Amino acid sequence: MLFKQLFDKESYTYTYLIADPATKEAVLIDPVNTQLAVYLTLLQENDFTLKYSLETHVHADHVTASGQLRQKVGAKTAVSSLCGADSADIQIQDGDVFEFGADESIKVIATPGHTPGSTSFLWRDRVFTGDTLLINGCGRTDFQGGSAEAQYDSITQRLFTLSDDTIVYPGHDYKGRWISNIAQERTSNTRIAGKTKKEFLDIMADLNLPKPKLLDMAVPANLYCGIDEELANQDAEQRLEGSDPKRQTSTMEDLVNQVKQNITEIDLQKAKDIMTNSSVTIIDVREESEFNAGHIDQAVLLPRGVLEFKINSIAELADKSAAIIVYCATGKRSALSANTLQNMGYTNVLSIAGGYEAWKQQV
Ligand SMILES: N[C@@H](CCC(=O)N[C@@H](CS)C(=O)NCC(=O)O)C(=O)O
Ligand SMILES: [Fe+2]
Repeated sequence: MLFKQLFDKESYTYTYLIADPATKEAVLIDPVNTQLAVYLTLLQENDFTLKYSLETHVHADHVTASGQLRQKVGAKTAVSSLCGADSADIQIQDGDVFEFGADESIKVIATPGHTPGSTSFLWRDRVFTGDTLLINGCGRTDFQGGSAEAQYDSITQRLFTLSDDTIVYPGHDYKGRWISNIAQERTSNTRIAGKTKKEFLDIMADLNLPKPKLLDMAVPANLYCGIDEELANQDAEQRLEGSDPKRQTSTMEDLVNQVKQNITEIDLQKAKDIMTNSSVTIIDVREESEFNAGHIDQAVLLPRGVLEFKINSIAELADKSAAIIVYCATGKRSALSANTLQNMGYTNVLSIAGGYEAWKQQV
């Protein structure tokens, strides 16, 4: 097998290439957009076919190369179903297995905390931990719907239970370290080794790190695999038409259908009644360009990509039982957003079926 640990100096990000020289199939984990040429050269020189571009999470500090890799070499992009990156080909779920090469498999271990969709990948004797577990550190949990409690459970129950000599390959290192292993992190990681959950929560609450420089740009871009949102959506529609029913993983369409069972959808008439007769916060979860082209009068713009960490800016929603109506263009993104808000503890969330496209026809 060919295995490479690549580094992006700007964002201190590690990207991993795993390839089977016999079948020529390759997989990348966490590719960075500014390093695209490096990946393409590596693939070309070795005559590799990139089967998957996997993300450990929706990154806040750099833009992914996955969308461009899909366009240029046909790789399938994959990110956790809990990330809200609807245009990814595969919505990863805990326990999924990515098969490639003659007999290789990468197993998905859901490790929420840094973000709700943070994922680790186990391949042979190595685990790619993204920003869940870093070398003598761990990902921060103060934005993107992060949870220090979930992170503690993910690290102690899912990663520290792997065999001692599993090699740990992190998503970043800011101090020039490359690898670690489970035994070392379990016994000497200063943020979590031997700490109770309460001690860990106190440490995480006290990190006081500055926000990543690219946060506001990178998160929305990465929800579209790092490429222009219209292109990404066109890509997604084409891929759905040709989707393979035998696959072991889910598409965005499956996910929306699944989520629609957990949320409440309302039709236009009902939405209008509520807006006229009661106090409700209306949130438009589309992108800014779509909002600017026309929107419901009283709506606040909170694109899906920034929803979780900007929702606190709406004073009325300090009360989690406050009424919220979300909408998007056709009702898919808003269904996913309603589900996210419910998971964050909001108890009175409605999604407009048919979205703004339907609304426009009626007004
Ligand atoms: N300074 C960096 C941000 C570094 C950062 O916040 N990294 C995140 C990962 S996306 C983290 O979890 N860091 C944990 C830590 O530094 O302890 C930037 O501006 O991009
Ligand atoms: Fe991160």
